[in-house]
Amino acid sequence: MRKTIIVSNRLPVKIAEKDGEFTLQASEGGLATGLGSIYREGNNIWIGWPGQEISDPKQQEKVIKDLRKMNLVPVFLTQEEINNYYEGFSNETLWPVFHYMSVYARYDQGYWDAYYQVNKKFTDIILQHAAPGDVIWVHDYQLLLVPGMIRNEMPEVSVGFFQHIPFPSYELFRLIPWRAELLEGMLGADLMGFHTFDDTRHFLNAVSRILPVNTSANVVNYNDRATVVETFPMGIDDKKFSELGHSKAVLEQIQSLKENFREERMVLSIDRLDYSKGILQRLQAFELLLQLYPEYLGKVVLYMIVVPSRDTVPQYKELRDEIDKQVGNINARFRTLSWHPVQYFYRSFPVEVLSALYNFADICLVTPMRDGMNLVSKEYVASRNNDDGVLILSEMAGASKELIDAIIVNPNNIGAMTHAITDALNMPLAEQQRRMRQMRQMVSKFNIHHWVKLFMTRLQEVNTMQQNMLARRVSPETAVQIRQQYREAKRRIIFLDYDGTLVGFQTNIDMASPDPDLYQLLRELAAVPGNDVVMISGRKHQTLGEWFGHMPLDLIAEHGAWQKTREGEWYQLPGLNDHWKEELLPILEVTTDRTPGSFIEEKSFSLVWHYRKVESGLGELRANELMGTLRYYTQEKGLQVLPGDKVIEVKNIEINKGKAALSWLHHKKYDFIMALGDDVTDEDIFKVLPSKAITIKVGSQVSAAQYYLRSHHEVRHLLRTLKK
Ligand code: GDG
Repeated sequence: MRKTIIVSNRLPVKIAEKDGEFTLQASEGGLATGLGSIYREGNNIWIGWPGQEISDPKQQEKVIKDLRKMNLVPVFLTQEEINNYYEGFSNETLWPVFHYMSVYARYDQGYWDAYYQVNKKFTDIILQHAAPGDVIWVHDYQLLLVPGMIRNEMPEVSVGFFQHIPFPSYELFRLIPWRAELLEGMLGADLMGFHTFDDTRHFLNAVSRILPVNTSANVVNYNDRATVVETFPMGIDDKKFSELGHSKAVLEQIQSLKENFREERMVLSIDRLDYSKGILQRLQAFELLLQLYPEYLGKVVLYMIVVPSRDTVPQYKELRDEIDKQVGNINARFRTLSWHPVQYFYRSFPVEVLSALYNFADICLVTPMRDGMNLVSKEYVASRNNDDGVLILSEMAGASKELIDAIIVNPNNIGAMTHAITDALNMPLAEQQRRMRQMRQMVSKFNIHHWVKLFMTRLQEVNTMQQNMLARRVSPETAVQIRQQYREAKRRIIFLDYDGTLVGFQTNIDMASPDPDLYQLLRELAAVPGNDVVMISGRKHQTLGEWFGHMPLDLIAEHGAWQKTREGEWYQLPGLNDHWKEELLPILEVTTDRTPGSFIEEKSFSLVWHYRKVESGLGELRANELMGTLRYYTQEKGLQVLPGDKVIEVKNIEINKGKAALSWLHHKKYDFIMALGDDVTDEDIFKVLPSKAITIKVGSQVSAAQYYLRSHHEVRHLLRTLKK
């Protein structure tokens, strides 16, 4: 039976050691709750590190058995692997770069080697459990190479990937020495998910600049596979937080908070110890509040929980010391006998305590410098059953894209954060409720279950799309059928586009001249009795003539403006004019003068602006501008503007490869018609040919053609084997 495998660095389990014995307990994070509906079902499993070094094989065996009962499968890691793969590459290289703190990043070959090797270890265990047809959902930045590694071993399996932390701008990401390998690993996934559209945008930008990929909208084509990249803002288990507020344990906690904070209003702050969380800046803003607004002395408390994390790493230890210092300073400066302005806890609490604090706090202050999403902000909202309370939220947290009714602040602007706190303290109840209701609706609708469902449904859709594409690929069976039709036919015509179809894409357009192998292939094909081979290209007729004029081929150049039968001379399509070129040439020249690397190609009845050598991004921007301008000029002139692969071509509307191909079919009656092409202009041929014709698109899969082939190498192979 088809199963789903969840993979993450950590298993959703707490493991405790007592007298050399390990005991297990399910841990209830938001992700574990959301994915619970999946991994606990049937023969589905969750694969990950149990969170503790267990080296004794006997104990490993016992843990494997115990975990198995919970549908969990462990990946055991040695202390050295944890140091180098997890603490090292994941947390000292990827984490700082992905959170825009690249000065903290260490680029260490040993870390990378360990990261690669542990990703391989995860993959090996996944492969022991996976079967073709299964769905594998990999989570987060510790396992970026896993999708690619799975794909290499099991090409047909369905792989989804979700990244929980931000994906940085290309300018940051490019700093990583192993950037290409990381992206290649990620592109092994069929569906790639991020929390925000900005992360998605940054990822698409990075792949298109670093790897030789084709991207169209949110689909990346690499090594003949498509990866769909989408935004899935993660939600929480809102009901759990809403209901916790009514539980006896939490009501008791709330009561005790009420008794302890009779006069004071509470500003709540909860984070893991991390430099990305903006804890020091938050303390500064609170200190400024007490300094600028003495009326709040004795009236407001900052209740700050920092959950211990990574405090053996020097930067985290320094941060912890600095927090201790700042908290000490503020308290020493402002405290009274009965009032402590900052109540600081460096430890974690049971969720009931958290829930009571969410219920009790007047304000929740969530001001990370960067955060993939931030679940604390959503948990606060979900806990506010009375619709009151104010959320102050950093614009650098992914959650700020959804919780737009929070008071949104820039965490670098200390003054603005202080003002936000005073605004929150003075916000009328009606305004609090208006904002909170909007946010509660959002948190409730886009909850964790919605997120899981959305991702899984989309993954399924992507797989269906890929299977449809696969079905259109010229398979060995299809090739046999084509060969059979070819052999049974008496009169055959084969239309061949040139660039991208018979030869690869070249940065220098003059370098794509035919090679001896191609000449040989075309000569043999054309020599078969009953065969008409038609080269149909956008190239200048002079160029096609120079390359193929001496061959027994029919030639159609400049998209049909010039034509030549194998024995005949070149002739021009009648009734065409080129007066418009005088007017349009200056427009193209202005764009070319502003765009280093671009150039104009002039043909008899068309003008082409090439930008294949232009800086990535700038070329597309100018192409868009140019398209807009040209559309305006060409509307009345009977011209057509055609965007192609790094080109824009303006030509007479009457010229098109489809019409040219049709005119060839009038000469004779053919019982075998085949057309192969790779770009937009070839679509005109595919559309007009009779339905019995065999039409094959090269490179991309989106086309009116019946079939597709991956590259010009496959085209040559198919043509070579036709006669066999
Ligand atoms: C990543 C991304 C993204 C905190 N203190 C205690 C405690 N918590 C719980 C909270 C919340 C969770 O921890 C923290 O969630 P965050 O979203 O803030 O961050 P991370 O889990 O570090 O990590 C982040 C997230 O993935 C999801 O995609 O939002 O941006 O960095 O649920 O309630 N829980 C308990 N005691 C505590 O003292 N029981």
